[in-house]
Amino acid sequence: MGVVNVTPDSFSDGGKYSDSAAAIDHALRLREEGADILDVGGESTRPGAAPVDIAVEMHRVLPVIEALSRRGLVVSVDTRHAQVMRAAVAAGATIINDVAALREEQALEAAASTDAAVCLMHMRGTPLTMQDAPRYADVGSEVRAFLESRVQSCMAAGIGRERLVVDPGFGFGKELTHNLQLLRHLEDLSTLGLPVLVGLSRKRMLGQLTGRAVAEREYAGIAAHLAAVARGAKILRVHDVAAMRDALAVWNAIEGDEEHHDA
Ligand code: HH2
Repeated sequence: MGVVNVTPDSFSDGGKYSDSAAAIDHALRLREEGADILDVGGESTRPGAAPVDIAVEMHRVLPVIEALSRRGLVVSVDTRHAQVMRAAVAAGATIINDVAALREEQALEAAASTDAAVCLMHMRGTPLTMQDAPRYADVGSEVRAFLESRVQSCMAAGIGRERLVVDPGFGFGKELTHNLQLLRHLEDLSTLGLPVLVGLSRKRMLGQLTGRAVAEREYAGIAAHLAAVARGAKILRVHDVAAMRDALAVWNAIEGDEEHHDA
């Protein structure tokens, strides 16, 4: 899954693709590099980010989603808002990626009214407050229990399990030790019986481990994502698609079920 941020303030690439044409070009490049899904977002959820007006968010994402879907590409919409979900699916998105796990008003109903797949992510608090000293007794079991209860709510609302994906939400209301513990025990999430998505790309934890600035965290991200794949992750949400694809080609040749044949 390649990240397409149509925002002026995303933590790693804010402002680079904030007009539709630049965002579409960027998405097409990520597709060329091997992204199977393009994740289009119009509201930054970085720590401390303020919410964006719904009309602004729609204005940012809809033309991009429309243009990419028209080309037959698989598009997910990264949004917390019911109205944006409905409009994005009408514009061609087939996946709803919600960092709030359909907890915002009407989001559950909106997702249920579509036949889109849904990624449910764990977040403690809101982007504005989530890094204010998050505390957990046992981060792994708390995140798992939260996701399990969101899966139940989805099923009660008519969203079948076959439509769901779960994500521990690295960096969303978590300190470095929480993120590491979640990653180390990622297999525990697979016991929910749903595909696991992870997004570690360029995140602060990689900076904390390497001392690198946001733009220099590509290699660190590869290591973290491969650790996640080794523990069962099925979808990787990344900015640097080409590098991740190369890493996966090597990884799968060594670890995959299929016998590798020389090209
Ligand atoms: N992380 C970000 C945004 N959306 N969605 C899922 N499912 N999992 C994640 O880990 C995740 C996500 C934050 O990264 P980014 O989009 O690069 O930054 P910003 O939120 O500042 O736009």
